[in-house]
Amino acid sequence: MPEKLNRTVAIDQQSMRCTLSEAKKIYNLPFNDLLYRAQTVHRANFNPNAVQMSRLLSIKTGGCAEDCGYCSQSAHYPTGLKASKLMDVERVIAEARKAKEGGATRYCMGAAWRSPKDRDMGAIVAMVRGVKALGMETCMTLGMLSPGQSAALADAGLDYYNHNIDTSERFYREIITTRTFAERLDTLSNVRGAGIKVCAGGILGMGETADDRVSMLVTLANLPSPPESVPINMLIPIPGSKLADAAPVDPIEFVRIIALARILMPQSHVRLSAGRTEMTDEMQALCFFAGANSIFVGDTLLTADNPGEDHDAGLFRRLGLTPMALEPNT
Ligand code: SAM
Ligand code: DTB
Ligand code: SF4
Repeated sequence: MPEKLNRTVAIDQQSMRCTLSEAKKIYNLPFNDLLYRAQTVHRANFNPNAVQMSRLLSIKTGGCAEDCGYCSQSAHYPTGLKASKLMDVERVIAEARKAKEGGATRYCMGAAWRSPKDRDMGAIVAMVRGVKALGMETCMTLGMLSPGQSAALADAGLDYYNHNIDTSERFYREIITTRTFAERLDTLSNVRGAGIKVCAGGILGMGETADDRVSMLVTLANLPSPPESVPINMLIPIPGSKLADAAPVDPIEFVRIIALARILMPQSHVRLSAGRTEMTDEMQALCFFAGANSIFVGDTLLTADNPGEDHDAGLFRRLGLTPMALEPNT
C-alpha cells in the first residue's frame, strides 16, 4: 500500500512537533513515498524551483580553543591550517560587495572562536552594519553568545545567527569535549530571545547512527520555534583532524535526512551546506527535490572547497532552478 499523504503536514503553518519514534517512521518510509511527501510539503510552503544563495567568509581563521573533531580550525589537531587575526572591517565589507555582485543575497561571517571576546564586539557590530548597508541579509557564526552579546548583535541589525547542534545529544560528546550540547541550546535560546533569526543544523558522516541523525532533527524541530534555516553539512574529512578517516555517508541516507528535515520543519530553509564538491549533480538534484532550498555559493566555504560559480550556474540551468529573491523588508 502506498503511504497515504498526511494533508495536515502539507498545510500546517507551524512546525510539526514530533517524537523520535514518529520521525523514525517517516525516515524509514519507502524512498518514493518519503520523497513524494517531502516534495508535497515543500510545494505547500515554497516556490519549488527557487534556491536561496548565501556566501561565507571566514573573518577569523584557525587557532580555535575548541576540540571539534571535524574541524580544520581547532588548535587541538595538526591540520596544518595557518591561524589569522580578525579581519579589518573595511575588507569584510569589500568582500561582501563582491559576493552581492556574484548573486548572493545573504552574507555569512564566521569566526573560529569558542565565543567572542568583548573587545571584538565593536568590530563585529561594525561589520554587521556595513554589510547590511549594502542591502544584503547578514549572518554570523562566532561560537557561544551571552544574552548581552546577542542583544548587541540584534541592535546592529544582524538577521541570522548560525549555531549548529551538529549531531544528537547522545553522540555529541564523542565529537566535542570542550563544551556541551546543553550549552549549544543555551546560545540558541539567547539568540532567539534577542529577536535574531536562528540558523541551526548539523553534520552527517561523523560515525553517527541513523537514529542520531533523526534525533538531531527532532531536537531542532521541537525547539520553542524551529530554526528559520537548517544547514545540513556532509562531513568534509580534514587531514589531521580526529575525523580524517570517517566513512562516507550513503547518498540515499543523506537524501532521506533532507526529506525528513523538510517534513519536520515545513517553513524552514533547508540548506545543502558543506560537502557539495563530493556530491554528484544527481545527488544534489535529489536533495533539491527532497526539499533543500538553500546553498552556499562561491569557491570556498570557511576553509574548505565548494563548487565554483560556473559549476553551480550550470547545475541551476540544467535543473531549471532560479536564485530566490530577497524578502522585501531586508
Ligand atoms: N566557531 C563557530 C562554531 O563552531 O559555532 C563557527 C564556525 S564552525 C566552522 C560552523 C559549523 O561548520 C560547525 O558547527 C559545523 O557544523 C560546520 N563544519 C565545520 N567543519 C566542517 C567540516 N569539516 N565538514 C562539514 N561541516 C563542518
Ligand atoms: C554551516 O552549517 N556550514 C558552514 C556554516 N554553517 C558556517 C560552514 C561549513 C564549513 C566547512 C568546512 C570549512 O570550510 O572549513
Ligand atoms: Fe572552533 Fe567552530 Fe571549528 Fe569548533 S567548529 S573548532 S568552535 S571553529
